[in-house]
Amino acid sequence: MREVPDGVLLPAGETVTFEPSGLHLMLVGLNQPLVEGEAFPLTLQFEHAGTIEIEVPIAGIAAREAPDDGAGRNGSSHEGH
Ligand SMILES: [Cu+2]
Repeated sequence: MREVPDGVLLPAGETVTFEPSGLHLMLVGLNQPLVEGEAFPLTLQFEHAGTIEIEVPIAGIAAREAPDDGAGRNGSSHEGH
């Protein structure tokens, strides 16, 4: 893995995907363990668009998608159906 200290370029009109083995966020220096099934807040910082706080659901290590909590907020989990 290679750190991207200057951030990730998000070209206008294109999709940038974060996934295992590709671009991903790595959480370091956590103050407490992550518990599967719970969630934590994460602040994304954009150069031109300010910051956005999101809730990150904690899934198992082999999960490819966020867990569906039934609230219908996770729109990406049903792509391709
Ligand atoms: Cu990494």
